Amino acid sequence: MPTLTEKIIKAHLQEGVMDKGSPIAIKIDQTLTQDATGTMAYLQLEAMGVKQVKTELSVSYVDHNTLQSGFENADDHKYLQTVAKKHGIYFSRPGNGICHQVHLERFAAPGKTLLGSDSHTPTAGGIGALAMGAGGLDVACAMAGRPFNLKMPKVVNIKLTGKLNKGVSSKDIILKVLQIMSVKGGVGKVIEYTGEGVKTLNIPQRATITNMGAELGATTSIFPSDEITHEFLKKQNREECFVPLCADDDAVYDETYEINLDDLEPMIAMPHSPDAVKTVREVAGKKIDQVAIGSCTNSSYRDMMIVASILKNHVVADNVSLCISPGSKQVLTMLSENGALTDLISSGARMLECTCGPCIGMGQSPITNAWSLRTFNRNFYGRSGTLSANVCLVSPEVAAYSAIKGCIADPREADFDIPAEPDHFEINDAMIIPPEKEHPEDVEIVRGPNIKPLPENTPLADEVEKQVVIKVGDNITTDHIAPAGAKVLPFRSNIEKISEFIFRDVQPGFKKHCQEVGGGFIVAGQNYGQGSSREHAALAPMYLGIKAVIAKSFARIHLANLVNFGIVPFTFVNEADYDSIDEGDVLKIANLHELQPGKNMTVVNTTKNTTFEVAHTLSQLDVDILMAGGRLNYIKMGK
Ligand code: MIC
Ligand code: SF4
Repeated sequence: MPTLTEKIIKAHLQEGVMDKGSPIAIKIDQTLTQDATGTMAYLQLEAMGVKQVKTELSVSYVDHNTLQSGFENADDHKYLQTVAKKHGIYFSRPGNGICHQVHLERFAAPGKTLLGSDSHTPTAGGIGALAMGAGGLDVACAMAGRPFNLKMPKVVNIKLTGKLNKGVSSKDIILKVLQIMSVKGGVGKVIEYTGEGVKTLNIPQRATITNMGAELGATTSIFPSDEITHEFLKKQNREECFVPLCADDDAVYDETYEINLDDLEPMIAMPHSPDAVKTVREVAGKKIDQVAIGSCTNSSYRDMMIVASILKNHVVADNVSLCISPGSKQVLTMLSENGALTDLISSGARMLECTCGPCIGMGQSPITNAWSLRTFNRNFYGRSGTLSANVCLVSPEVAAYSAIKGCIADPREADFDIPAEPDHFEINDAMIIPPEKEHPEDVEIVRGPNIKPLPENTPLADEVEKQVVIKVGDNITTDHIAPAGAKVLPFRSNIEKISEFIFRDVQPGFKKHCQEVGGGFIVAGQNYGQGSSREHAALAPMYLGIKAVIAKSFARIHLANLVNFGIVPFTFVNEADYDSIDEGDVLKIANLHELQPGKNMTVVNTTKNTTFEVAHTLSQLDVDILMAGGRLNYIKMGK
């Protein structure tokens, strides 16, 4: 009676028992990194003294930080290329495509575990892999052959029935799931898709759903591996990777939801949260300024062909700027060979590189007060680079049809053909450089001046008495904590420099403030640290002297990153205590060396002369890591 998730975990279990919520450790078969988190991951791998990776496959992608407006990004790329060659890692060159799209096409396999230093690694769940996002340090540990530590997740079943109507797509399925479960509804859970409706979705459609499952806060999402998976792998010349996989018929789930695809209609996530979901019908007619199509959620061949079919013989409306980034060179080549690229270009679309691009604020920031429709997965405040912009998340169908209409429009009214499935995919791996097998010791790692050494932390003190340097509300994203975009990303390998941007749009001058008061505590509401896996949102605060975050609740990856860098993640036992704390209050936490799993601690608010209780979900391993001042220190101690 196991679920698919339980089957894959069981086959990879190295430590712990599979009781919901208990700490387990699983073997990782594959890893992936991208450039914006990869430089840190490889610096950490080097710091661990690892010569050759111990995984079955590790791939380093360059897709985020590709705008080379100075030497920094090019330096990072060169470092990544050389470090990969030396240590047994495949290197996907800049322009080859978005990590998740390329991984799905060329490497992901059913039944395998994949750990990626990017929160959308669950994209590979579309092919039946157990694929999870993590901080770079956890991925470095996996490359070093260490198992990945997590809590045994609960498993949620989303049963799909029926079949999508024309103009409705798998993006609408995941937007519907977000409407039902919210951005924190998936924390501690894996989302498994089952039911007859699954058979109506091809692999890219499934991958759109598992990709954006990240926005639920879920550990991952997964589809069964079936005949459709088999066909996809065959067309990618990778039939040998196929294994059929599914949950047992009588599998027991912790929660079950049912979505009838026949009844689904086009959906839209309104500013500024992926779960602020409405039907397109409710907001149709609203004038828009920009449409951006692409990202790891919606840049497959299938998506681009639908877009081309809607745009064919039309021109983008005068008031709209349309940009399109195909997800990979494979997709772009196929579009160019079958002529669909001409339809995109003729519509007036601005064609961009096969990279993340505007999704991570790398160009194409919209105009002031813009309404921007994007096929992406995140519309967090400020992420587009224009603070006043209203960014909405939609399917490729809604995006393309709205671009020609000039306003939010329902694609069920559009006249277009649904493109046929390709009979093969164009295979050309020339942009993926294999590692040096014969003489890796001869490969020289190139480090430009932007590659700075990792900052170090000291072991946890027994008593900490410091100020609350910032108090924030619910659903603070890592984009709030450590913003991205073209101006900041070049410093991902330079913590001193990137720390200047911490909480940039929430509390300007945060770095200076921390330096003046010698660091301190962060107080936060629900779901603190949702969104990306960027460990800079923990590493840079650690560098600025943050010792603990006290929140109502945490997002999974950020919680792990805090522990990895020696910042204690506490939760309020009584949420009302959150209200009694003000920014600037001095808090004292004593006896930190007595921290142990399941044991609450007392915090004294010396400014208000009050006390309150805090809890945590730390395992013994987490406690040991915190005591050492972070995971690297812990590993260096020979653990
Ligand atoms: C994102 O979508 O937020 C990112 C950029 O891909 C991040 C990783 C990063 O910050 O480098 C993610 O999703 O983990
Ligand atoms: Fe890149 Fe956007 Fe996907 Fe993150 S969500 S990996 S920035 S395309």
